Amino acid sequence: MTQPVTITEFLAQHLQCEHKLALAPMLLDVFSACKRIATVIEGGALAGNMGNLESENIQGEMQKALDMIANDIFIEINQQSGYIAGMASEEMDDIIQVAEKFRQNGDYLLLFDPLDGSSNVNVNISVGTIFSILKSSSKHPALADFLQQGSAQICAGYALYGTSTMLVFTTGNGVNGFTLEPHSGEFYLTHPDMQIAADTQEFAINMSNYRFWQEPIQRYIDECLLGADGEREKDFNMRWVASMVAEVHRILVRGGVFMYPMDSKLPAKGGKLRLMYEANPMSFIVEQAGGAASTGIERILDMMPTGLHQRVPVLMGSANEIERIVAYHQA
Ligand code: P6P
Repeated sequence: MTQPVTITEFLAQHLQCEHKLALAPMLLDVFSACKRIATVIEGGALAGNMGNLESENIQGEMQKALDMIANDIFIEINQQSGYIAGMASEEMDDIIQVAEKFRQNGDYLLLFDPLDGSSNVNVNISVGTIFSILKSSSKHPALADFLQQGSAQICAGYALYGTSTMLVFTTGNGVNGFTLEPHSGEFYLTHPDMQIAADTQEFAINMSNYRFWQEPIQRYIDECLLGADGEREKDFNMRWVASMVAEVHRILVRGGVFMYPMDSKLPAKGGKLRLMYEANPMSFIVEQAGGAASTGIERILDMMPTGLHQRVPVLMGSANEIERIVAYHQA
């Protein structure tokens, strides 16, 4: 069996073709940070990091020790590449200025959710890290420099800390997945050119919010639940892991739709998931794999951001199903 391609070899080949070689050292730092986070997590309860802090993040969510450990790892490792002019994190209220000495090549902005789904850590369910890379128009970026449409992303990806640790990312030329070989610490290409099937019989949504949804979502889910006895004429399966990274990864591997729609509990917030470091990077990945990503009203990657921690409704996955759900919003 031929040795699979390492992530370093892949970057050298792949980015060469795209004239984006400058991304390689920065991405290798991102991947190192994810590997370090994976190491911290795999210790589980033995590592003594499972508790809650007294603090809340700007989202009003209790911060877990691991949220801040992952956050600090991401900042510490990634600021040193020399390519990053500024960062933004789900766990930090304001943008993160990178020290002058680390800005010699400062051309990019790195936005991230350091530990998505962290409430799952205590029950040993998969969690992940989501990252998004934008071009910076300044070596001293202000908040306005971060508020770019998702279609402006240079790169987006996630690490999935599951039964194995994986990295999946796109630089705008398809989606590829890499699996960590734990003994060598090397990531190997295991999921080349990931594609989302246009049709599916599987949906992911938190059903406990049914009574708070808008009519188009209730209509879509009602039809899925009627299955072969209703107008869809086929049965559906449901999944809900409460970890967006795990849901999106499953959809990349076997199709499906993931939905966190607007609900009447959230109107002031605008939704549950954050645009800049959850919805945008995942939408870039999903579209690059042939899927679709919408709020129900507009394409997520077309949205003009109004705030660093802005929340949006999220519908993403198999293109034909997203098309149907969007059509229900227009009916
Ligand atoms: P709920 C995790 O907190 C997260 O941001 C996503 O990863 C996940 O899909 C969603 O929230 C889960 O939300 O309301 O089901 O706990």
